[in-house]
Amino acid sequence: MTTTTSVSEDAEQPGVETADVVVVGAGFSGLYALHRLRGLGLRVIGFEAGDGPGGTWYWNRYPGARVDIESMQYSYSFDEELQQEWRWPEYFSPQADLEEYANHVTDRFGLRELIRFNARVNRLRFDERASRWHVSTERGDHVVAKFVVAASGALNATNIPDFPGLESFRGEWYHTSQWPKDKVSFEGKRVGLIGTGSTGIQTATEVGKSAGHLYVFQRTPAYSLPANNRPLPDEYEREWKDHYAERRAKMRQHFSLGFMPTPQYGSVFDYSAEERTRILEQAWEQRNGLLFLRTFQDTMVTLEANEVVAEFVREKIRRLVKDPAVAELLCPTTYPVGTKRICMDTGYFETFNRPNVTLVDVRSNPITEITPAGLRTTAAEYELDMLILATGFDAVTGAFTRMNVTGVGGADLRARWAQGPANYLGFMVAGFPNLFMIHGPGSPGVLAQMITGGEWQVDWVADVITDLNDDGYARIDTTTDAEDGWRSEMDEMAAKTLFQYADSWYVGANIPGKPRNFMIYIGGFDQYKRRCAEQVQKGYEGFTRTRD
Ligand code: N01
Repeated sequence: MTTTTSVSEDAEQPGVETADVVVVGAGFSGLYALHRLRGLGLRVIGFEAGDGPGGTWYWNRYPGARVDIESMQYSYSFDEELQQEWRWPEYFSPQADLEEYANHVTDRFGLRELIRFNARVNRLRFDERASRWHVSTERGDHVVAKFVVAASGALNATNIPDFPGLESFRGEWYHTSQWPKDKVSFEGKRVGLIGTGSTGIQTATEVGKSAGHLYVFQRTPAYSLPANNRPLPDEYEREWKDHYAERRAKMRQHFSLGFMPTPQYGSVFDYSAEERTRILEQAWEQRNGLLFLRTFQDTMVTLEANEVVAEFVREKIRRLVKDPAVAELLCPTTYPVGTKRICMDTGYFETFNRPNVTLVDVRSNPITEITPAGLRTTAAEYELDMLILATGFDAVTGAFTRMNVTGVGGADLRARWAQGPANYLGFMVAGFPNLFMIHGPGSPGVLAQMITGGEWQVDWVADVITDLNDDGYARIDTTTDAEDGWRSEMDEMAAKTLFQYADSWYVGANIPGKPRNFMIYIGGFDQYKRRCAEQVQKGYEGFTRTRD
């Protein structure tokens, strides 16, 4: 691949702003897309709904927000100087450090001038005659571009459940993914927190420290493991920086794009009960959550092996929580460990030993309504000054369907995905030419380290755009046959895993009415890369390319 031609001169509508590529979102993938595509000589415009960059790490500024992958890994790899000069103070960075990093990268690479902030894209319309996308925003921008790269995030479309009476609540209320920039005080307040996923767990731990009283409304308990976060020692940082190039190369070959030792131990059943416990105790102390799951090689392979590890975690919970009834309520029993995103915490279970924290089981007694004074369940009413919703996201597809996307023949993306998100290689949807998704359905997305995964996907898109422009193509599209093939491949892989046993957001089960589909490519990033490369080498098999 060599040069790229600019198409902005082609724009046929005088007075309408044009670009070669519009990038939606200034999260980590969007920022890299802007940098990479501008580097090809293309005229690129970015739209971002927030007033700053960072995406997930801009929006999720709730108390306790922290990443669960080591920052030496969860960072950009595309620029050696950047990764040598940046310093992470802790193993697992808090939100503020990640947001600062996003701002640093934006300025260091001169990306700010390319981005329109406070500009939420609310319409993407494909004009078939001109083979151009019309991109509009809530604040009134209108740009016509040949390509769109939708780096709009897999966990970005806020899920606010339809609680009757929410608008009548007289106190303050927040969703964790739209947390205000101004400091929120919990001092002396009666706070209700709904949701105990990764976000709820981090929020409860922090809010419990200062709230007058914290009520945690739990529908499903989560497996959570100690983050073992701590300041990053200089020698650890030095060691990483000395070996960054080779480690990044290794990460790119890994199924999760992580730098992880392979399981040290074989099957859990190769060991006596005492040996297993000793090994798991050691792992609990020394390995962070994701590595903990890889202590034995069959934890994520058979239900029986998984149950041994799950029960070990439950035993930990029983030991950490003083009240046996509360401990039992906090023990997950309805799905295998690791089949919902594993949580990582810093004292979550101990939070329930505090006299100012109460766990409320809303599985047995569901929430019936939010009242002006608080929250009512089928069993009781709770008076609250503040309500926090940690109720997650319309994950993976929500960011795309909420953008009001129409393709060839005016086809609406929401209608195309009514039975599940059809997509080819995680990049393209048939009938929506020149629209590339990053971390979309059908890609490894959240099952791999997302910054490195985003870099790889953006590089793939950049190569495709270069090929198209160099070879004089106006459009690239995919076919429904290719989508069906990809869907079958994904379903086959998912059916062999334990993930099918959990009602998770991976399958859309958290959103009422959302069709149940395993939305993520589970074959590993290494295999995913191979599949994408193969299709291109075979002359863009599964794609159609057309000239004007
Ligand atoms: O969202 P979730 P999240 N009534 O969907 C409950 C990433 N992340 O924001 O399980 C009562 O996991 C719901 O209950 P249930 C990470 O990938 C990473 O916590 O559906 N409860 C659940 O408890 C993660 O997986 C980090 O029964 C209701 C909770 O709300 C993903 O983001 C930190 C309800 C939602 O949990 C999403 O996590 C944070 C209702 N009507 C997030 N509706 C780190 O890097 C929903 N719930 C550490």
